Amino acid sequence: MATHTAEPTAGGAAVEHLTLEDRVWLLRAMLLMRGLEERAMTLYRQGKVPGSFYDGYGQEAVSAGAAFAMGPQDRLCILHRDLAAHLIRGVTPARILSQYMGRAAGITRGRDGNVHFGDRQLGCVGMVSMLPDMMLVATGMAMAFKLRGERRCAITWFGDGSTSRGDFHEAMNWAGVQKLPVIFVLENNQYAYSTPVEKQFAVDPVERAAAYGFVGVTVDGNDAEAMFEAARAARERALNGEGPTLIEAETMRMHGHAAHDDMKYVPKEQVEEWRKRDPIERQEARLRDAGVDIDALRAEVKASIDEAAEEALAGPMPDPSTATDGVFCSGEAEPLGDGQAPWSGFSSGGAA
Ligand SMILES: Cc1ncc(C[n+]2csc(CCOP(=O)(O)OP(=O)(O)O)c2C)c(N)n1
Repeated sequence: MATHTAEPTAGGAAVEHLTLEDRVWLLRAMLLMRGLEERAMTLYRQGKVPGSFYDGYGQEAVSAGAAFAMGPQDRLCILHRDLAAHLIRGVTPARILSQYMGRAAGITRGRDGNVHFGDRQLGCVGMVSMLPDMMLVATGMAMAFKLRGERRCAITWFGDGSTSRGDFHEAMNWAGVQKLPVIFVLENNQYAYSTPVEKQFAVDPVERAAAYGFVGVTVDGNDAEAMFEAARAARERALNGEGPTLIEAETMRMHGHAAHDDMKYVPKEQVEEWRKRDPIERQEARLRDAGVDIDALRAEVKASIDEAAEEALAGPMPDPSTATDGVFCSGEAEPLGDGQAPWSGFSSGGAA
């Protein structure tokens, strides 16, 4: 039940479980996430992305590292700051940009908000916007896995603001009582819209895991390999019947709440301080030391985003006559898929 802080990785624990190819995949996923969101922001300013636009600039390691530790049969409830998780499961950049622009080739085929999506064939559950209801969805799935005796787990991400909601406590309690195979990733990015953490909670929220009877760990959320290692260990506990884990990922929301927010309420020095801990620069430095050609990787990622943008922009809007298709289930539900993750295969890849 101990609450402890994960050791920093710097060449340590995470590397034990990651090949060089895996470590490059972590960087690729983060570069893709940042590049796609930057492109989406440009498209938003050009009026091509309806609604507002939410991104996870500076937080890429949280979703990349944790999602990378999951196996094909695991289920992911992914939030709007966690695009790298979708990419790691195999959602293509063209489908993501099509989604943002409400096009027919988007994941929801033009339905719902631009960041509300999930491809169940890839193990990504459709995003529920009411925060943090996906904690309950993940807990429910984990309950089903336990009842069916299946060796798999569910994971979900949510922000610091979510911890003040009743749903957070309900999910934590039930997961603890039932010792469910579920991983809760608390993305502590210092602000919930304009509310800073000191006005959000009176205790470090990771302490709450012990109060509900399970392990809580605090991790440097700007370190993809540390995130991976914390999620890998949490998954191992989950599959061994040792119950849930709360991972508090310390990070910073480097952009406004969404495209419409200039975040005047955040002190500039705070942002500058966190800029020095950029997760992409950190992973690049490690891999450069390991002999990886970072420029070539960046060029590969940029080319794939350019191609995706071209494809998405050329794609049609949904046919209005299909607006009500897929809203209600008719007949047989599609079976859930196990993903076709493009990663080289974090070696346990669901087999553990
Ligand atoms: C129940 C509920 N109340 C309000 C909102 C509107 N809303 C969306 S994001 C957000 C801030 C969430 O802050 P936090 O949980 O810290 O996540 P962050 O945006 O910082 O990643 C709010 C208030 C919502 N989606 N659901």
